[in-house]
Amino acid sequence: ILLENELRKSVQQQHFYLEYQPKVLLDTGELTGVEALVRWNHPDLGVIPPNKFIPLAEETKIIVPLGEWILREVCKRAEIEVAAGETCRFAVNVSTVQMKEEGFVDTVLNIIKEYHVPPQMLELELTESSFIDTEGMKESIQRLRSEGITVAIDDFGTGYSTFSYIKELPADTLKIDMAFVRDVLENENSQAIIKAIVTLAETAGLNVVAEGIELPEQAKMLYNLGCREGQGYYYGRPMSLENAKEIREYGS
Ligand code: G
Ligand code: G
Ligand code: MN
Ligand code: NA
Repeated sequence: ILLENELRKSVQQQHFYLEYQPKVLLDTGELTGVEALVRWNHPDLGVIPPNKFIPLAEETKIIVPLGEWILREVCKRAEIEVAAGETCRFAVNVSTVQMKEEGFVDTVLNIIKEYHVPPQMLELELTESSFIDTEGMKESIQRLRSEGITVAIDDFGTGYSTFSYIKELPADTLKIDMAFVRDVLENENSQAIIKAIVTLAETAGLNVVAEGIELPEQAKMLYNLGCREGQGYYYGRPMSLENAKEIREYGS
């Protein structure tokens, strides 16, 4: 309850900042975009990672104003990139609680308009629970996509991936959960699952991103399994946007 009050206060006082983790092409190391990740910088407690406060923010719905602040912050940065002639794509994590909020799609569209951000520059990372059709979630996703904003399914393969929902896949990108990447070098089942996800994505015309790559050997294996794009500590931890944009030196 104390932490809840602190969280509320911090949203008002904007005691948060964003880090950006690079996404790259596995063969050349070329930057394809960045994923924004929020951090809470509490005046007394210091920097608190998202896994320590996002669940509370969701339970209390504080994620709604916080999520709007995050989106605004990303669009401010994107506007600066556009003005500088850069084309860096920004991915933003969106909680299912935010998605369910009345007016979410309008909020997103208004913010990108306010900062003159081309919709193609923005990707929303949703978890599988956002694709289960409750209260018009599918319609919201389709509306965002029809405006040109792309949608990724985050942590793909570990959530509610029933085959009946996979049949529809109203998304642009599948982000393979790091659980399959972690043991890809020694676990043949992880290899088979990744291959299956790549095949599914090719058939459905979706992009695939492998998450949690920590070793060059994993990157090579993923490439051989058909993945072309990845993200992970091997390429770069979440960092300042300036540093993320410098990431170009790795390739497998
Ligand atoms: O940044 P880190 O690697 O510690 O993220 C931990 C978890 O918090 C991940 O599940 C990530 O998706 C989530 N997370 C990080 N930033 C955001 C954000 O801006 N919004 C939401 N909804 N979740 C986030
Ligand atoms: O749920 P989501 O995929 O948005 O979460 C991203 C989380 O994964 C963040 O907490 C980020 O810091 C973390 N992460 C990113 N790359 C790696 C990695 O290579 N290894 C590990 N262990 N975590 C990673
Ligand atoms: Mn994510
Ligand atoms: Na993930």
